Amino acid sequence: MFKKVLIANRGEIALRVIRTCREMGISTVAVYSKADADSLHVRFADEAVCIGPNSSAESYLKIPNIIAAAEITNADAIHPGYGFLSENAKFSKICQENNIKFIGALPEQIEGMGDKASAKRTMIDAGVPTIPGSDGLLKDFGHAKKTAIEVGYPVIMKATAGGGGKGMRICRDEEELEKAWASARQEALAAFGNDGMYLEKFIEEPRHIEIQIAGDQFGKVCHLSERDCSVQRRHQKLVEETPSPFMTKDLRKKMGAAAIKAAEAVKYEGVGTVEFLVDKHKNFYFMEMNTRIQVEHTITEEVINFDLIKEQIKIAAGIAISGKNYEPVGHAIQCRINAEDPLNDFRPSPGRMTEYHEPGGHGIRIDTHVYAGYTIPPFYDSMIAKLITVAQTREEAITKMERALSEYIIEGIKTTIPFHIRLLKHETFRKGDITTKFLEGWDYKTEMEENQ
Ligand code: MV4
Repeated sequence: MFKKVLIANRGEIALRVIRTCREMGISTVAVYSKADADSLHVRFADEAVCIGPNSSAESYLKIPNIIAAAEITNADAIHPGYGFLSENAKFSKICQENNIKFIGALPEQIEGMGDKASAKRTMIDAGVPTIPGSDGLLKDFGHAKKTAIEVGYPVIMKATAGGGGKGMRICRDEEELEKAWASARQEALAAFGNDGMYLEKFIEEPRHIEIQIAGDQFGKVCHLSERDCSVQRRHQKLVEETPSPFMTKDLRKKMGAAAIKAAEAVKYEGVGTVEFLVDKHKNFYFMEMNTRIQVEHTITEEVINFDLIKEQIKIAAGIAISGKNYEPVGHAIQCRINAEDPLNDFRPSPGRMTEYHEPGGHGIRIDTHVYAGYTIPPFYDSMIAKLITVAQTREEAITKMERALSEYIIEGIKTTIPFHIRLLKHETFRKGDITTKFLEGWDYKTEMEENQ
């Protein structure tokens, strides 16, 4: 087992990893930017190294500084958390070359899944269902036109280097397709330095359902059931739950088997997530594979009674997994508490939290790095806490969440708490009838203003 792990991240996920390391008897090294000198992850770790100034590019993304911090502290592994360098193939490779175990995917796995068109090709070859569309990248506009006629409008054009909606266009006719061919490629080139595009049939009002998987160094892969992440705004997840209200035992078995096939196809080592789009007929299609621990791993932990960070560390250390698949027990929901103003287009609201009081009691979990008097710096992600409830049924988990949100006191900054309170009252959410289109069509602003 590792003796010392360096955590190449900040905020709640850095704390989350430090806590599991402590339970496993592993020493920890925190790295931090100048803006994070007073952060809890710095105080909770056994050692801490300042790796640069405020900007992420000069600190949490600065590979030489992080490797240097690992060398001087003698860390034998690096946990990248999520975001930052967690899906950076170059970083995974440099760790390997420096004899530091990267607690995450191998460079070739990150690379293979990072290019969406080639990931899709891998899945087609492995027999995982994918959305009908172009065979690989579009060669020219004629190719796009021909493919769109074959699969039928509406279609969606996607950047192969994309994800998160950048360089993505829905086209309902040939005129829109022609515009997309120019604008999406330009956007992708500016954002990723890669203008490779592919085309798919557009699935109307899908659900985003993802399967958590784990694979060990001996080729064994299992699934740890699903998470429904359909409540999103501009590709930012706001609420996640498990099990999915749309799931059946039969569908879970099929999607679980497909996710395992996907992971086996790339000899996946570590914990990962296979994302699917699911249409109203319960057809499911591979969308992307995430080769990192995700923000929403918490809800899975609550329904399968499993520490996923511990599992990641064990797999990286060469310990075999049991290989058994897991069914969820009970129901867990997570609301992301962001320092954002929901009445002002979710604009970031950094600053000092003058009052802070957390909810508590049965079935409540809060993963956060903030405390009363803490100042949220403006340089990083605006998520400041994850509020998770777990209960026997979906109704009880929702009721508990409403109770917890009403107890949560944060003053000095704006947060997404009032938004969540309104959302949980919404009939469509209560019915579990959520698709990725839901938030687009809901005038939450007016409803929130009326209730102030
Ligand atoms: C789609 C789709 C409908 N049909 N592909 C959005 C981000 C990127 N990862 C893929 N996305 C989508 N791909 C086809 N063929 C709809 C979306 C989509 C979406 C997917 C998951 C969660 C939220 C979403 C919001 C808008 C669009």
